[in-house]
Amino acid sequence: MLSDRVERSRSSLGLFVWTEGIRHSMPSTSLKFVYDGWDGYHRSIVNAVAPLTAEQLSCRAAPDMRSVGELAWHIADGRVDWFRRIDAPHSASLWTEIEGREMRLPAGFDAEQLAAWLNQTWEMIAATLAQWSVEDLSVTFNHSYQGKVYAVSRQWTIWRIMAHDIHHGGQLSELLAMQGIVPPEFTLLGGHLTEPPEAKG
Ligand code: NI
Repeated sequence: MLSDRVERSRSSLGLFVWTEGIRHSMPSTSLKFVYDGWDGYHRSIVNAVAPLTAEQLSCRAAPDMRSVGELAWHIADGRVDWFRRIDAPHSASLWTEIEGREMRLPAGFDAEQLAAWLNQTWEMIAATLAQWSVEDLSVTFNHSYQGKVYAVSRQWTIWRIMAHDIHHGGQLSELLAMQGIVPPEFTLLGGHLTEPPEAKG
């Protein structure tokens, strides 16, 4: 078992964990630890879309389905739309930016804009994971949906958005493959870029 090989030592900060062969002390309940790997998935999306041309970004499977660019934009906007509900760091200013748009998508956006917006919204997620711990996940907000009011937790919301990144990321990967574009880290590795430490002995 890999976990048996991880040196564990209780301290005031929590467990020591191994990351990429380097021992760091990190609170075991930090969301940065719990959701480790999501950052790599985000990076693989950005690296996949950043070099695309306008024509490649406009590829879609059917007229009523999202294009490559629209999918990536939707991933970024979806992060803000749900993270603002849990009062995540930086989410309010990003939401103001979205509300200030005249159209759902900025007209004629390019890959550079898209990568920048993905990175901006990732910084919101990264700040949230860095600042919050497992104990913060049970906080709820009221959400009305189809005539009912739900007490939605931060845990539910963060999982929803992680799943949303991956769900639409898969669609994006397919649309790229249809065009003969196969970014190795995104399509072949599935965006899972975190390398586990080597087993000792
Ligand atoms: Ni969606």
